[in-house]
Amino acid sequence: NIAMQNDISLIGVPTDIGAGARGASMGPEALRVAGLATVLEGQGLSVVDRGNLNGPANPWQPPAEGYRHLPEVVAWNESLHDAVHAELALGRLPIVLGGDHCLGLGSISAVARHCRETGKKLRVLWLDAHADFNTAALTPSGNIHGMPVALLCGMGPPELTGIGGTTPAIDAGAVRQIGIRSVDPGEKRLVHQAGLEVFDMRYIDEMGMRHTMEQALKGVDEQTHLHVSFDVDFLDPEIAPGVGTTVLGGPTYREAQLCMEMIADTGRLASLDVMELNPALDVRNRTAELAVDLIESLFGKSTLMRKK
Ligand code: HAR
Ligand code: MN
Ligand code: MN
Ligand code: MN
Repeated sequence: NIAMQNDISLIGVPTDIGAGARGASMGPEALRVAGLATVLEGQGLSVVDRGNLNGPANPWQPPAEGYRHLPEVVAWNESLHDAVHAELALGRLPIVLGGDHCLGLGSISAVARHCRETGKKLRVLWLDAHADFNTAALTPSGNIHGMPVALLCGMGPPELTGIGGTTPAIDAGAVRQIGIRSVDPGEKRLVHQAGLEVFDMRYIDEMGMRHTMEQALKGVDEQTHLHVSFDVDFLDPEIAPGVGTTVLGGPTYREAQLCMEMIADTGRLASLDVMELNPALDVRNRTAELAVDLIESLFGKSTLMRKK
């Protein structure tokens, strides 16, 4: 991991503005309580906690023209975009402590802008039970945490798709989705149409996590900025109950560890989101502790020294 940035910035984003259940707003503090900074420091990294961003409260409204809380989602994501971009410009590695997954828009649009400015090649690994590829016309809920990938690919209202100044913020070809097992009917057609590369649970069942990660990381090289957007509901709910939208049949503890370890092996991880952790639904902070354990592997912890 010689290439990996050693200076980490934690950015808390305490909101559940895009979610269908309240509580992800407490995610940042639960990750801190689970010892995230200490664990990263134990990996030899230098960690600065920037504290929490501020933004509008959750008014808990029904959808308006297909979106719940659109102006509030815009405010939080603009603020997160600026915060993530500032850390990258300082040469630091931002870890976004969510918050619900609508924040993937602010975070990844900033990473994409940084890549354009520095000539880096972007690769996004989207670890999730859900494709998050809905639009206002397709969404069954109006919850914007079901839309960030479509928004990043330019599908949605200009006040969201334009964050960062370039629409689309990213090319669908930069994304690899892993662990997917819940996609709405209209969303499914759009995923197919856009040509998103999806390694769903059936693929992982049939091919194994090792082969899956080899495929998802194919083409990652010295020029690549690797971003991981880790929706904690990626994990099987047996081990990770503390999320708002559990879906049966996710990766086991060992599969998730291997996924993180293989990402670490590339040495290219340059930014990270940890999203959808909901302490109100957790059991004694177990899911937060699991997320921290997996992040430790993502930053290079392995049981033994390994041959290249
Ligand atoms: N697909 C459903 C919807 O759009 C549920 C989305 C749930 N999303 C998350 N993030 N928890 O992945 O309403
Ligand atoms: Mn950089
Ligand atoms: Mn998600
Ligand atoms: Mn999800």
